[in-house]
Amino acid sequence: MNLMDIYQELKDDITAIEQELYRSIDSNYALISETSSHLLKAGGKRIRPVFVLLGGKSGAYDIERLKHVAVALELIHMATLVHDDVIDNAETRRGKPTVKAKWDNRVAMYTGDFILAQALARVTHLANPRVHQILSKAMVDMCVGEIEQIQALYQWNQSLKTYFMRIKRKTALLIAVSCQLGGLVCDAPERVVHALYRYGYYVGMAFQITDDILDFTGSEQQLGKPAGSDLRQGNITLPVLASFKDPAIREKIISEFKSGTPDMPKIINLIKQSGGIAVAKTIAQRYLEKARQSLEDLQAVYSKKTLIKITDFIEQRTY
Ligand code: 2DE
Ligand code: MG
Ligand code: MG
Ligand code: MG
Ligand code: MG
Repeated sequence: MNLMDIYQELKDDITAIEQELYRSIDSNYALISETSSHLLKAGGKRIRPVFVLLGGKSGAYDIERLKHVAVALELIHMATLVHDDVIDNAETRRGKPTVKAKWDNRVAMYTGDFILAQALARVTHLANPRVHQILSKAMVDMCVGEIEQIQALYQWNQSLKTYFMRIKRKTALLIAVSCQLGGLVCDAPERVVHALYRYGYYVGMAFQITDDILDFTGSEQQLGKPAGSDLRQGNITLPVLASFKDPAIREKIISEFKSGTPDMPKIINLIKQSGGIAVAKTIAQRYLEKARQSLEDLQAVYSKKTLIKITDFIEQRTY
């Protein structure tokens, strides 16, 4: 199964959204046009717009409304990434220099703000106040999640629950909301909108767990950054927490960090040996199974088939 097949089905609408994205961040000011289109031009999966459109297929599909939601969600996602790269001091994203690397932190902060403001301008096209409530709540929760993530850095004793809460806020919520709003703006029945939210939440959890696994198993070329970057920066993810089940491995990893010069290749090997990656994969699969179950009583067969294909893609994804 290939993600391209899914995009093929939605091709015309995805192309229209892509154009709208560029239009949204266009500005009379050359510098802001350049900085805010920089990440857009670097590519990306546009998975949130895809989820919005598929959510819409469960109701009375209306691209005129869906495109505003899809553009807003992709812009919100982009704004968070531009800010995130400042916080994480990241040099590259999607294989290109980050905004903060190409320009500087100040330019990146305002670029993120500008992109977020354009996202908000987009949602003004939608009259339903629930859309605004859902979106702003998601953004508030994401901010809370990122602050909590700072507090959890290098906290070797944190629980799995802390981790799951964090990835819910940082990734799963926005994906859940993408599916939910697609259904909502196309007047899908409440029960279906709820099912879409559940689906998106579970898929989002699996998506982030897979991302966290890839940070250890991917090559520098695939990742666009060195393997083990999350942990090197103190972000303790599921493969690490799972490896801690073995107290000897836990001790070795912590003492590498206490030395002040952690040997990342060695740590990555320890995590692989411990079976921590395998445990994380199993948990991701469980979330994907729940995602599939959430769709069980969804009427619109068209989007159901495609949404299930996406769960298969996440299960196998290598990028
Ligand atoms: C990526 O996480 C970041 C996700 C959420 C960022 C949220 C912010 C607060 P990673 P990668 C910045 C909300 C901001 C708004 C609403 C503008 O783990 O590996 O750092 O892709 O991901 O860097
Ligand atoms: Mg980051
Ligand atoms: Mg981050
Ligand atoms: Mg990551
Ligand atoms: Mg990522």
